[in-house]
Order: sequence, then C-alpha cells, then structure tokens
Amino acid sequence: MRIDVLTLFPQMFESPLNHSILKRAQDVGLVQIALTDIRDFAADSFRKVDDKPYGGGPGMVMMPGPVFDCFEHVQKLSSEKGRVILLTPQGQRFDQAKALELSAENRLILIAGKYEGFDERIRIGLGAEQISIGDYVLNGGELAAMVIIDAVVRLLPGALGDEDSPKDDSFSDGLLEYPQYTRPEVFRDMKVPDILLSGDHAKIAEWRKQQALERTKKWRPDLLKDCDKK
Ligand code: 6GU
Repeated sequence: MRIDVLTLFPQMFESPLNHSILKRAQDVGLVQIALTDIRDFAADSFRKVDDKPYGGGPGMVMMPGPVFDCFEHVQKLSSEKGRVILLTPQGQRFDQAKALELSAENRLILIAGKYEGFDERIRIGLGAEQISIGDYVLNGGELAAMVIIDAVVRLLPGALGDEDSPKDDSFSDGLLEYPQYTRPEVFRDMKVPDILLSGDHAKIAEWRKQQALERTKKWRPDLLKDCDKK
C-alpha cells in the first residue's frame, strides 16, 4: 500500500511514523508513506495558503490553488489513482469497518487542512470523500490522518507479529474485547479467573464470548444497537 499525506505540518508525522508497528511496516515494505508540504505549492513568496472567508466571519480558509497544485503533483508520484480523503469534522465518522475497507486499497491520498476549513471547491473539484475521527474539533487534520494511518496499517497482512491478532481486537466483531490476564496468577489479592488456567479451550472461548457480550452491554450498549441495524 502507498499512503500520501498532503499537509502544512509534515514534521508532526515524524515521531508517530517512526516508531513501533508503523515503522516496521515501512521498513519491511508493507506500506510506503510519503508526506508532501502543501505550502511548497503556494503561489507567492510569503507561501500563503489560506485567506479570509468570502461573506465575512472569523478565521481563515484553505485556498484551493495550493491544495490543487499539491494534489496534482502528488497524484503523479504513482500510477495508482488512489482513494482521495479529506480530513474534516464534517466527514463520515471513522470506525473499524472503515479502517478495514481502507486497508484493502492500493493507495490512499489523505489531505489534512488547518484553520477553519477548506474552500468548498477543494472537496468538489478533487472528488474527495470526507472522513472525521469523532464528534469533536481538532486544530487540524494531521492527528486524524495519523489515527487513520495507524488503524489501517495494523490491518495489513503481516503488519502485526501474530497474524491472528487483529481478528480478536475490540470492534472487529462489533463487540468490545474480552478481559485479558498475564502473569502473575495473583496480583494484590486479585486472581486470574480459574477458567483461563483450566486448559479447556472450548470453555475458554465460550467464556470470552460471554464476557465480550456482557461488557459491551454494560459499557457500550450503543454498539449492540448498531449490530441490530446491520
Ligand atoms: Cl478529520 N479534522 C479536524 N479538524 N477535527 C476533527 C476531525 C478531523 N475529526 C474529528 N475532529
């Protein structure tokens, strides 16, 4: 997979992309992630990329010119057309199903904006879909882009040490994950449930399913409602 990110703050990505699973996935060639600075495509010597909104109002809006020029440059970096995604709180809410869907693509082109938003002609002209990572406002799309990259890349076959592990994650079956324990067997008077020490794999699987269902009912009943709708 190739992921391109168009951003005004490419340096923000350095640390998250250079640690742990994301770093290894790039090192072994599962994913190639390229950052391009939108400001390099500004038309003037002040490197201006935003301007006041027509009609008045507070804040600044991303100008279409630099974003279009940057996008056209980036698109030519690979023969894959790519799925174009604008990061904005107005977007469709990102979830595990969307992460799985995006992990099947050959190329993603993520566009992160700062300031109060994008000139509407960016969305229309680029034919971009819009994604939000939740119902709150961030200062820009950068952190959202990193969240999406992290969630998508860990689903690429081979990204995790153990091929089975993403299947057991919370949300992958619409439920929260069952409780996990490791050594020691007793910690500050809290004991690991006997069933996990029993060696009876069928009983353990049944217990885990039950636990996952119970904690989803208790902590995230909204997820069960979503299940009914499906
Ligand atoms: Cl993608 N961008 C911004 N600025 N805020 C957000 C978001 C994105 N998703 C949730 N809040």
